[in-house]
Amino acid sequence: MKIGILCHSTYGGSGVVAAELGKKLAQRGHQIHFVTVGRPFRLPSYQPNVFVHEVDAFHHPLFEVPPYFLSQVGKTVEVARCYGLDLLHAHYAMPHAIGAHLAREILGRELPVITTLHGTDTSLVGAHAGFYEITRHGLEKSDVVTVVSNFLAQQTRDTFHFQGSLPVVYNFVDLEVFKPRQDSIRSTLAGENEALLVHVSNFRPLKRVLDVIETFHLVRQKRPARLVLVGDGPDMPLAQSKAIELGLIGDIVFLGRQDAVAPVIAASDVMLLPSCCESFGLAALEALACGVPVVATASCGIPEVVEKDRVGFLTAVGDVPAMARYTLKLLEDKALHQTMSARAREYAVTRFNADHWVEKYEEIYQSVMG
Ligand code: GMT
Repeated sequence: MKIGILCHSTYGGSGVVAAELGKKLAQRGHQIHFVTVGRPFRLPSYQPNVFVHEVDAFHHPLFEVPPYFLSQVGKTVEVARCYGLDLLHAHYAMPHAIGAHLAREILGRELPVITTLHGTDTSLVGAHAGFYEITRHGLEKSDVVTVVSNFLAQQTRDTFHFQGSLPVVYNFVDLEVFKPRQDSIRSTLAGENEALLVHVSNFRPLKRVLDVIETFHLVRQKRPARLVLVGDGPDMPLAQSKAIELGLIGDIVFLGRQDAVAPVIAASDVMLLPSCCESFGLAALEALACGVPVVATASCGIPEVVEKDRVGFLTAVGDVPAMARYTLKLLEDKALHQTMSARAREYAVTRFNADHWVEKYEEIYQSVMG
C-alpha cells in the first residue's frame, strides 16, 4: 500500500509512534510518505520505502504567522496525486484529522482517512472551545478512528459523544533499540555505589516533574543516588529551582532533549512517571522494554501499560512518599528488582509486540480499502 502519514515532528509521543509505525510498515513492503512540518526526530536519515515531504512555511507580509495547516493540506494533496496514495493516516487529531479530510475533499476521490488519537489531541487541544467542533468533525469524517488505550476510548466517547467504534491499537517500541543494558553509559551518569533514577518527558505541568525531584529528595535521604532528567519544557525552570532549593543540583543530570534516549533509560535502575494523566505513557513502555521497572501514577491509561506490582508500582497522583517508598523498595531488594526487570522486558515483548500491533493497523487499512 501507499500510505500518507500526517504527524507532528516535534518531541512528543504521537510523532514517535507515527515514525515507528512508518518504519515498520516500510520494512513490510509498504511505501510510506510522511507529510510533516519538520522531519520526525525518530526517523533515520534513509530507509528504503520511506519518503519525507516537509511542509514549507509560506511567508507573506499579511500573515502574522505562516498558515502551516493550509500548507500541510496543500502538500498532502500534492503527494497523494503524485504518488497515487491509497490512504491517509492522521496521527494526532489536531489538525491532522481535519487536514486529511480536507485534502481528500480537494482531491475529489475516494481516499480513506484513518485517525489515531493519542490523548492530548482530544483531552486538551481538541476539547478547547475553539477547536472542539473542528476536532469532532475530523473524527466523524474519518473512516476509522483508533485510540492508544481503553482509557482513551472512553474519554473520547465522553468528550465527543462519539458513536462509532474506537479500536484500541496499543503503542509499541523498537525492541532492538529499547533493550536491556548493553555497553553501558552508566558510569558517566552515576558512581558505582549510586542508584540511578530516570525521568523522560516534555516537562509540561501535567508531567508533575516537581514530584520527580521531591521523590528523588526522599530517596536521596536514605541512600546514595542520582537522577537523570531527559527532555525540556515549560516546567524546566521550576525543576531547576526546586533542585537548588533542596540542595540536589549536584546529584541531578539535566540532559535536555535527546534523540537517543534508549541508552540513558537502559542505564537506569528505576523510571519515575508521576503524571496526573497519560492516555498511554510511551516513556513507561520504553523503560519496560529496557528491563527498567517503573514507579508511576495509577492514572488514566497508565495501568494498561504498567502492570501493577509485577513490572512496577503505581501510586495515587501526588503521593510522593509512596513513590519514594516503592523506589527504595526496588533499590534495596536486589532480587525483587531483578525479577521485575525480567518481567518488564518480557511484558513489553509480548503485550506491546510491534509486529502484532502493526498487523492490526494493516487489517484496519485493508478494511477501509474494501
Ligand atoms: O504527553 C505529551 O505531552 C505528548 C503527547 C503527544 O501527543 O505526543 O503524548 C500523548 O501520546 C503518547 C503516544 O501515544 C502517549 O504515550 C502519551 O501518554 C500521550 N500524552 C498524554 O496523554 C498526556
